[in-house]
Amino acid sequence: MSAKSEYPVQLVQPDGRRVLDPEHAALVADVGPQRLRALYEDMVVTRRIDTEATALQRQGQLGLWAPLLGQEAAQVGSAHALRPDDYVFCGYRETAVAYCRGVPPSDLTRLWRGAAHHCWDPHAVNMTNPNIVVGSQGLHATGYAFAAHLDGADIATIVYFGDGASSQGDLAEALGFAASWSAPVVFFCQNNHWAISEPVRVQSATPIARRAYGYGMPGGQVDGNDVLAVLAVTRQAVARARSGGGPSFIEALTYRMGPHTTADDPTRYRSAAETEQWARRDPIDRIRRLLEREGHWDDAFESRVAERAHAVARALRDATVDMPDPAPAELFDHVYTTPHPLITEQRRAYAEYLAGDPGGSPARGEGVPR
Ligand SMILES: Cc1ncc(C[n+]2csc(CCOP(=O)(O)OP(=O)(O)O)c2C)c(N)n1
Ligand SMILES: [Mg+2]
Repeated sequence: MSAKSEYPVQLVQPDGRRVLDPEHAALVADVGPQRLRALYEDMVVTRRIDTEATALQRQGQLGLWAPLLGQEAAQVGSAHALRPDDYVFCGYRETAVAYCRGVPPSDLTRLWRGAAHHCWDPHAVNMTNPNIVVGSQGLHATGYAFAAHLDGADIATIVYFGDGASSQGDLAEALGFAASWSAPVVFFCQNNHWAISEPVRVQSATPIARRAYGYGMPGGQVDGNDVLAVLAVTRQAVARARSGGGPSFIEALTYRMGPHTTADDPTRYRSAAETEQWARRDPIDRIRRLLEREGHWDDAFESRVAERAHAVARALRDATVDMPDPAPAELFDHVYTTPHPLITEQRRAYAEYLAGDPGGSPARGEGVPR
């Protein structure tokens, strides 16, 4: 993304036509029909994963789910710009990134079912687990990137966060530190236009990406529903990080088509007209139209992708409903790496409570007529 870019970078229009932008098109010149189809497939599969998980929550199999519906291009496009040895720090909505990193579908729901504190093994895929503390991951990513830089590793670190998170102090600190110390980190803001019920206009009086200049790093907007454009600008930022050029900031303009989480009712704070307007810019429709226009679409491909999506959804569903309940005391197992007196005491007190001798507080069943 060039420093002078005034408009969101776009390479494919909603109708599937290419945009004339030689500078950014050059960054994806190697992306032929096969790779375009792979991007399409990952977007369809991750939408299916999202639909399945949402249904599982509605059926009482998950406590909560944070849908990514509408944000497939922002996540899949950026994830395709990464190498396995790069490192990803995320929030709670980056399921499509996790899928592209190689997280098995059977690992995607564990935390949301309350079966563990985590979903997947972060070291196996170089991606952190879902993180609910909005914005905190900016600091974690910057620290990791700086450490990798000191180690002489030629990797990039990318951190995903939302428009709402951009108002958090943690993000401001991370941006300042990363720019001053030239940490090789890509700040990837998915501006999905809402932070629960707060519209983006109350987060920032200017485009969020403009803040990058104040910190001293390049930044710009990209059409976050254009998977090719997202891939292009993320490749550029990742290459910059790897080659010692320091941090960059990408603001991907997208839209959260569903609720904030399954506990939210978006009809209470936003209009149907707004949602319909964004539905016309659906990221999956766009790449399908591109493939059709350029003669790379056929029914056999469509059925193959549908079968794959169905198989992944089935694996996710089966693993979720078969997940064993954890023993209650496991709650304390991974709070600290080494034993901690406070946790040890809490574990003992809880075990005593479960055994029916709560030491002063009402026991289960106490006071109930026998
Ligand atoms: C530090 C902190 N403050 C507040 C919350 C409550 N909270 C959860 S999600 C959210 C909105 C975040 O919006 P955004 O960053 O735009 O991400 P999105 O949910 O749109 O992906 C808030 C305020 C929290 N989890 N953590
Ligand atoms: Mg948001």
